[in-house]
Amino acid sequence: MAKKVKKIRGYLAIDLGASSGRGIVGIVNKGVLEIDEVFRFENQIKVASDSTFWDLKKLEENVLECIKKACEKYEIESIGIDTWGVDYVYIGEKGKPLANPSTYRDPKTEGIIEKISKEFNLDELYIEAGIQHIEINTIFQIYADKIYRNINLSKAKSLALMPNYLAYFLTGKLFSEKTIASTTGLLSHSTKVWNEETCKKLGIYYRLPRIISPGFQIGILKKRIADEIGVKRIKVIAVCSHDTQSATMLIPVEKGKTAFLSCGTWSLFGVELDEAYIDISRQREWTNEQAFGDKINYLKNLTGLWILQQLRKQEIKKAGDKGIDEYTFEKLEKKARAEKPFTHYINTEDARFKGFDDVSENIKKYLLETGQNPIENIGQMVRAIYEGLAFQYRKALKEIENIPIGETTYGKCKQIYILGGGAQDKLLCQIIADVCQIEVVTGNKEATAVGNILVQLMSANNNITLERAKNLGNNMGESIRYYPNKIENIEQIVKVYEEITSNIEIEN
Ligand code: LFR
Repeated sequence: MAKKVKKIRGYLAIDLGASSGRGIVGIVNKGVLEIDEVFRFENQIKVASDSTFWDLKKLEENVLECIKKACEKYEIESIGIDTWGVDYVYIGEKGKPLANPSTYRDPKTEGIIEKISKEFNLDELYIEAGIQHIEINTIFQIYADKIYRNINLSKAKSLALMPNYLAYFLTGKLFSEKTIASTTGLLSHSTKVWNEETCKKLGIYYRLPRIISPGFQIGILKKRIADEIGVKRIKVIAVCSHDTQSATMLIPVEKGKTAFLSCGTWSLFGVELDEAYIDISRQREWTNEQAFGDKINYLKNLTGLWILQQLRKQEIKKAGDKGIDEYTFEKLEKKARAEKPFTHYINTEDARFKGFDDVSENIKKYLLETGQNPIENIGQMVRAIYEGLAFQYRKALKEIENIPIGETTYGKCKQIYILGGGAQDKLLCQIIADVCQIEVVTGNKEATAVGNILVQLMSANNNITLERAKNLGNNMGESIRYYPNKIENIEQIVKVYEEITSNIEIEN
């Protein structure tokens, strides 16, 4: 009889992004963390005539597939789930979802902040939650559900944030993990409890699920599910279930001050603070998100590589069959590298770049409206996007350095630490170093999944401190340093960018 080979012990991170999801197993081998992607699947926003939604059934199936695939190869110790922020599932009678959840790019929230301001005091909302007011926030989405949608909210018995919903689907236990809960705009940044008054006013008459912290054991796989996919009843652990906070678990413990950039579909640029900073933050559009431990990630939520991803997708569609080969990210980077720097300026925060509209057409229109030369090729377009993003990071960096802390200011940062997929884009990293005139250091490109695994590791091993966990995550691959090129007239270039981009009213 063949001898049964003992499987290696691993921790499964299920990391869902807005364009794909993955099952990644983390294994500690001789004191080194290794990861193995066992399953990857597409996850796209579904666009209907006047709404957008996530296909919940498909997500559930793919989550099960991740577990199945992971268990075929490894002895899985625990499972952790993280997703993008703000989206949620209404839970109805018998604990079942009321409908497919709508998405943060849904048109229902267009102009919603203006509308809600007639009923709610926006300053008070900010003081309580400390969360930057952007239309995607759960609080604004719920308000839009209340005033526009024909979903019968009176049937809702609870509300599950996306990663917490998936853990509930697996275990039958519903909680709200604090990092994802803070993206709602309904959690008090100081007491870390739901703002009940605002919830009531929004029409949430049921109790929102209890807040828990990363590291908490949510439950074990339901027997029915474990039997169906042929695995044991594995533990499900709450990780930083907001993907951004899973990624920022890897911000190194450095001596100097480090600004981080979590760079993927979105750009999250900020610093770690010990407590929320409220004062002038609302006017300047900063957010205080709950991070691991007692930390606050003071950050700006910026439109990130979404613009480039959309451009690429649209150009592939236009080019037909040959498009896939022609518009790889590598080739686009190469084309941009071949172009002269600082010839076209776009404000990547303009609302026209946040949706599904034709990016190339929108860039052309933007240049025309701001009296700039037309763009001649895709390389120039990609360069304009990279530089536009870098100008936003520079602005954010300067604001951080000047925030008043006690008697003084936060002070000069030593470096920008880039986490996530964007860290692989060498031209982007160099442009950021040049525009911000600061050293850029690349961190783990799989930071989100790794951060997810680290919380599971710490939860299973009391002797693994946060510092040791961070080191494990940061020693997995090479880290590249980009030093800023000396650009004599950088201040002048920034001035031109500011003048051009302030000459146009941001489309909202
Ligand atoms: C990044 C992210 C951002 C959040 C955005 C929408 O993936 O989680 O932090 O603002 O997605 O949820």
